[in-house]
Amino acid sequence: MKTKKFLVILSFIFFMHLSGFADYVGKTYVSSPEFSQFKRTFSVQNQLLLQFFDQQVHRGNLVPFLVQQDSKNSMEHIRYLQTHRGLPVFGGEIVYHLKSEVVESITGEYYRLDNVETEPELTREEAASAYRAYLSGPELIEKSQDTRLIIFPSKDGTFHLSWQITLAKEDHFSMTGVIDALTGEVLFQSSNIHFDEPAIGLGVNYHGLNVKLATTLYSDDYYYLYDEKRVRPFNHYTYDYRNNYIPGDTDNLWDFDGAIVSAHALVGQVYDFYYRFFGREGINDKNLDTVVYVHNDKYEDNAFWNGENINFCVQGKKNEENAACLDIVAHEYSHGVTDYCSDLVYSFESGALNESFSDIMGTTAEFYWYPEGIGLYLADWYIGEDARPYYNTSGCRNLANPNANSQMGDSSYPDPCHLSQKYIVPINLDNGGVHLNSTIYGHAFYLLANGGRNSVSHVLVNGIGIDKAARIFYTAFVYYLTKNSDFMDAANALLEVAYSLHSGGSQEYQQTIKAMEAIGWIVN
Ligand SMILES: [Ca+2]
Ligand SMILES: [Ca+2]
Ligand SMILES: [Ca+2]
Ligand SMILES: [Zn+2]
Repeated sequence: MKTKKFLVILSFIFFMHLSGFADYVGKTYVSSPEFSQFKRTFSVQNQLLLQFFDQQVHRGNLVPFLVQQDSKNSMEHIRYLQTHRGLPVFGGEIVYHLKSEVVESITGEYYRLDNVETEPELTREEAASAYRAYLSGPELIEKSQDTRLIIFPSKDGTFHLSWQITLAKEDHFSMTGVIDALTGEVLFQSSNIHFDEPAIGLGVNYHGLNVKLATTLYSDDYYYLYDEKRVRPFNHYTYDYRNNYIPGDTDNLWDFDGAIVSAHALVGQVYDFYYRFFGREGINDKNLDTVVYVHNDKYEDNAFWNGENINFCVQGKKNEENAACLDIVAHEYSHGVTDYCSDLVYSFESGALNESFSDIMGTTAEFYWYPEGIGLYLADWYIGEDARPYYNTSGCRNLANPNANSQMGDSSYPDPCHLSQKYIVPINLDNGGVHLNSTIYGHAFYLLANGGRNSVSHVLVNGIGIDKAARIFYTAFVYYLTKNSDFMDAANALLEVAYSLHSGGSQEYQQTIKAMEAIGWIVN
């Protein structure tokens, strides 16, 4: 039989006190300065160590409790818990590492125990009250299924029969203590709550629906609407703008502010949409930190991207909570995306294209997450229709039929669907019509995605589906357009992209031509 070498890494200082056990390995252990005092490397030239552990397994002092298969490396790892007269030894655990069913090495901690008392003086109730008193938490509830008698190895090399008890409060406090079962002394404790760890909270959103939230528990015992690269790979913070208030919650059930819940959840969904649909990693494609302010009280019934963060304004006369709308959240987020690619100047035609792109991505995100339909949390061609407590069919823009809506609030000034309807307005009116004229390309997107006839040109477009249409628009706007691109540049970019992603003879390219003709271009 081939001679095996055993490398045992014992990660416990107590081992040095275990002279009886050390006999098995004492002559061969190597003390290396590169290991901390808590680690020793033992190299065993014979089978004695394995025989010793095998005996303990046979006697029931080592109880197997987990087998881990590492198929990639064709290895198997068997974990054994050390027990003493049936009681678990805290930290006593040995792992056999096998390759082709042969033990290659053994790691872990094993204690040599002699004459350790196994009859407690304290009952479990007495131990639990002692621990409650120690934590000054009379209200703490014992998780009784976790309570057990154990043997606890102390740092001074002594062993203590102990009660291991977990006391908890709701889901934000949970502490496990080791209480000496003879004296009542608390020997050791550790928290089961991992501070600054990611958590998934549950929130009640603006419309009263339950949503999941990426939150973080901080050491002040409060959860915050932060995800610091734990759930998603970007830093995501949601704040209440008023008084720079940072909303925190003790039980991670967010039921006191539907707007912040909606905003936090929806920005996460928009990130996921961009990542899954386009492979885009965040606003700048490099997982830019994203800060979201809700209840911005500088404006009402609105939302904006300010070049650095996303803002949702307080509800005003229109009773609109824009943080509640997936399309608006995606719209503002997409302004950030534009800033990091085409960077379309926010006035006149380039500004209207900037707005169009945000509406197009907002709608695509909606179709990505929601089934098509009329009602809250369904995908449609309106913008901002979920801002009120009820479904608002008019929304603030209508990509399917722009003329049916007026952003001017006057039906004699309908939103345009065709170049001939473009508003020529000065810079001091809507930055030269950036919202007013955004519906021309928003409608072109609708026609290409869904199909339809333009009401001015009467050109019919056969829809190629929103997925393909969105890829053509995204590619053109993100990779082809530049700061000062105008409406004609956009048409040429879309045609170029449709040709390049598909081909000259493809339906996708032919219908992109139709969509451009539908809004008034002559394509030749
Ligand atoms: Ca709560
Ligand atoms: Ca909708
Ligand atoms: Ca919508
Ligand atoms: Zn906008």
